[in-house]
Amino acid sequence: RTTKFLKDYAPPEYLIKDVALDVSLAPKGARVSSRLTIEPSAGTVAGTPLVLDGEALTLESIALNGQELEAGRYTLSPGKLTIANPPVGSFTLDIVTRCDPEANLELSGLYLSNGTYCTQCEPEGFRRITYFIDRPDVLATYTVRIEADRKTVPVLLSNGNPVDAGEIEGTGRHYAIWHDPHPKPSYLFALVGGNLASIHDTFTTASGREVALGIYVEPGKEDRCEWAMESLKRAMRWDEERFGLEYDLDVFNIVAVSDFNMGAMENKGLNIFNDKLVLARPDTASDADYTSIESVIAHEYFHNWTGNRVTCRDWFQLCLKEGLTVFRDQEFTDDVRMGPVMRILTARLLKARQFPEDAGPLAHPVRPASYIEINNFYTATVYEKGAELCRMLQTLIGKDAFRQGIALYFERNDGTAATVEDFVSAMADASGRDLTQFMRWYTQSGTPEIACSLDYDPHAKKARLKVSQVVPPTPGQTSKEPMHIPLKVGLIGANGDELPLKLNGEAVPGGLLEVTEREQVFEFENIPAPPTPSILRDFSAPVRVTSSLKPEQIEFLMIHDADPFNRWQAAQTYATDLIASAARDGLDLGPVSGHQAGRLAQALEPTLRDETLAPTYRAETLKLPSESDIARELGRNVDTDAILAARETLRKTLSEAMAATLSEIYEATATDEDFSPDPDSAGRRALRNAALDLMTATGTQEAIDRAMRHYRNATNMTDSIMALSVLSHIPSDECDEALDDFYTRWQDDPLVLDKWFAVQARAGRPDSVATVNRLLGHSKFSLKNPNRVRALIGSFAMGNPSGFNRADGAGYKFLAEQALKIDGFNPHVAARLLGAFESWKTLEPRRQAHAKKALEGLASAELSTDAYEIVTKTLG
Ligand code: DPP
Ligand code: ZN
Repeated sequence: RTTKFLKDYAPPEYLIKDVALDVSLAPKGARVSSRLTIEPSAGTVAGTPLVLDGEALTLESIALNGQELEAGRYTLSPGKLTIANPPVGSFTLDIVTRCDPEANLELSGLYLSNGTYCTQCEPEGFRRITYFIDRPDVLATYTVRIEADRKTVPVLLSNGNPVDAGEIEGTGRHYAIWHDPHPKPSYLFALVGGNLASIHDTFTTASGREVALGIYVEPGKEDRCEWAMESLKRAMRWDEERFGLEYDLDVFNIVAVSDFNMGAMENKGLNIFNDKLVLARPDTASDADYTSIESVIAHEYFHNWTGNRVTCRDWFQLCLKEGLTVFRDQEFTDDVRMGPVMRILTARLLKARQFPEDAGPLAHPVRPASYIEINNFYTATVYEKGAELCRMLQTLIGKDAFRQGIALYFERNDGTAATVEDFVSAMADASGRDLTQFMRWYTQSGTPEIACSLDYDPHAKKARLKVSQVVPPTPGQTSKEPMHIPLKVGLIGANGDELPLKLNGEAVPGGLLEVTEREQVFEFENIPAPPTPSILRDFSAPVRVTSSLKPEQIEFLMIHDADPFNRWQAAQTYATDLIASAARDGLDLGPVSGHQAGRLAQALEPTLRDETLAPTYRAETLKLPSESDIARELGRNVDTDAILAARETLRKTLSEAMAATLSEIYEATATDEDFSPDPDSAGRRALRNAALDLMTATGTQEAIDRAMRHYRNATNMTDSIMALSVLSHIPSDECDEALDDFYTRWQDDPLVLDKWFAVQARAGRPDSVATVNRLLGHSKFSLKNPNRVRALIGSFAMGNPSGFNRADGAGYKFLAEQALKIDGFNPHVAARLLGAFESWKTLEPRRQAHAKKALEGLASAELSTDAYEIVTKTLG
């Protein structure tokens, strides 16, 4: 268990230029023959030992330049194969190993998913397939021959273009040969063998090349692939139009498998997906599923340039490909689907997942300086905050310069393994801007806190905006330097009009201020009367803002702010303040002010009734801040029961105050048209379902009956799962009936059944710990399938704050026990689940004590490196 440091980076001593793999697939013991063409790096001293990585492999033979190596010429140690004295200059190694796909429950390397052979090599899985210099700055060309039983494994796929295929006479076996001309790191290697069905299409690139597209799935699921294929083609076109980036092979294949640790993987020319992010049909997938499929298909496709053509020098640079690619997929979804709502969804996710990480014991910079297990750093900070950094760069230098910066980045780094510095310097050079201070965003962890106050000088007709920033201390970083923050602002006059902004006689384009000091004053001229400030428009930086706005001013912004993000944010802030102040004093539950709730309802009405606004936007306005949003706002002494109670009280009050509006919306958005996933139709369903959700907060029989009718009349998964979710929070016969009905209908459909598990795990009911314990014993539950584990255990730990944080510690005990079991065979999934403890230090003392006990229990158990790092760092 050693800590690795970025500062210790040293280039590889040997390079592998070419790989020829021959993989013979059989359930017990796949045989892998590899021929590696190796050469020393410039400057490597003759005789430097060659060290290859390898795990869970059985070595059969090894030959150097065609000569079998005797036992004394190499040594095997845990995780390594060392050749003490390799020849000078370039040489070849032939290595034959065996691995056991069936026994591979870690789902890293070569494994079997429901009978399909597949691979996952990022970050360090290739060493579980063959001995290799398994690091991202070793780039090689690959030729892969795969051989398997023809009948049971008819489909054989690998990276690049198909070269040859055929029968092996008299054996019942066949083979396929693939060649990938683009040098790539080993983590982008992939291989698939299985009995798979497929759908096919073509895409003609901007320069007129035809690319064959294929999506491979379990037989019988072909009718659920169309959306993924359309999404892929949209993404390919978009990347050409927005960034001038074309696809570069003759084929692009996607394979969907049901056992997968992550969401999906961008292997060159052969993306492998968790089937949850491929398969969709109106009756099986919700609008949310359609949206994530579209965005993850795009994300993995976009990696072909940002990640594959230019890869990462080392794993500390993970954000170089992930932050940038998330930013690209967000821009895509914004363009093709969500519009202004996209920023709301993105900010919501960032605040829900990344802010707590940045404020807790697991905080780390977007580019971490150290890690024990790299698998633990596929985090919201690296991904989501990493994407915000790209967005801030674009905001600071402008969209055109950003596109030129991307072009320059590829011009300079194509075919190489690069660093964050390479990326930022391309942006600096393309824009002529000095981005030295901006680099702190990559190295300083913690969410900057911005405080703003506005003074008005009636004589000078000036409005002075005072902005100060503090980056809070985080583990290992006690003092911080000020950041370079793009802060978009507006000033709104008493009649709701936007006031033109002028600083030192100059207009302020886009209201964009650059905050670079700990404290700065911006003096706006020609302001006729005291304005209301709108701060951090468009969520222009991943920061927390405190401003001294009065409730009337927030109401004013809810109605008048021209920035859609801040208009939404104002409503969230108003509701958050109400719930948080009622829940603040821990066990002493205060009432939600009925008067203020009434004013909130009134201020919401204009947006809800504005037919010119996209229905999705109106739906987002109707959604109250989550229990976790409130917990984050409180920040200390958190009592999750008090939060749940206060939030429910507000929901009930709003539901009564807005009854007429809600029911009008509910009726007006009803339709008998066939399901279509287009943004307008999805938005209408979202608005209708948000109305249903709030209407059901009264908990009356009438509300339950309405939800039950919604369930019965549903003609698509979006509506059925919403009805089920709404019902699941209120114990009733109707709820049980709907759950039974759903189960009966979908028991043999794993992805839909996951929803059934998840809905019950998330229900904020006093009996939720008993429920999840009971479901553990359900015949359809399995700890081995990551999707099922995340549906039941993950949904409970991350999506049911009052259940997981039950005052007697039963929720913590449940998670600790299950995570420990899973850790025995799949450390990656176990460590992820344990992330649910990240905010334990913000809890009230009793819950804290229980959480600590659960964590200490884990710390004293035998843990994987993955879980060990999370548990010990979380304990702090
Ligand atoms: N598959 C993961 C992603 O695309 C890791 N690269 O983000
Ligand atoms: Zn990615």
